[in-house]
Amino acid sequence: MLSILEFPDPRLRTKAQPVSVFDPALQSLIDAMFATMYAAPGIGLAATQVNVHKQLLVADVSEEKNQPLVLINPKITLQEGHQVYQEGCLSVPGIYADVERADRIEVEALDRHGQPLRMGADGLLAVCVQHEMDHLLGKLFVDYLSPLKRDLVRRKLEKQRRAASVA
Ligand code: QAP
Ligand code: CO
Repeated sequence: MLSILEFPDPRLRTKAQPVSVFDPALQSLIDAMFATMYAAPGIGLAATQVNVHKQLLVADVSEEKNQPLVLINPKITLQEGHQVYQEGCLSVPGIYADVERADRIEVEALDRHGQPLRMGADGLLAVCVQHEMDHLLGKLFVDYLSPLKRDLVRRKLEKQRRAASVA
């Protein structure tokens, strides 16, 4: 299992670099990211969150957890409409807030072997891909909240961590 950076860790603000080498080390990283995400349990994880600053994300929004998706060097080529979804994040544990994003997107990316892929997504998958792509830019869902709410989130997490460390 990989350890997950938590807000407000400054390393979560790092901009990820494109992936150019599709070697066995990359395959192991992808497998470890899936294991970490499924164990959490979560539906999406960006490499930034495990302190690897490469443009790589994994996701699986299916009920049965049998639709793993890997996107490498992803680019959004189309965005339509708006939806509001109550988001959470493995890097901001226990905090949930409404965020408005595009309702439908199209994405170009590479798969785990470096082969180009194009996909369309709507609903939860569209939210998930946009949320994870934000991580690759150093952006978190709490950045969409007011500075006051973001500070409340920071203090709540500090309090949670203090409580956990004396337990
Ligand atoms: C991002 O989030 C996302 O606070 C992925 O205590 C969120 O997997 C995509 C999680 C909403 C689409 C919609 C969060 C687990 C998992 C927590 C996650 C927690 C335990 C979040
Ligand atoms: Co997240």
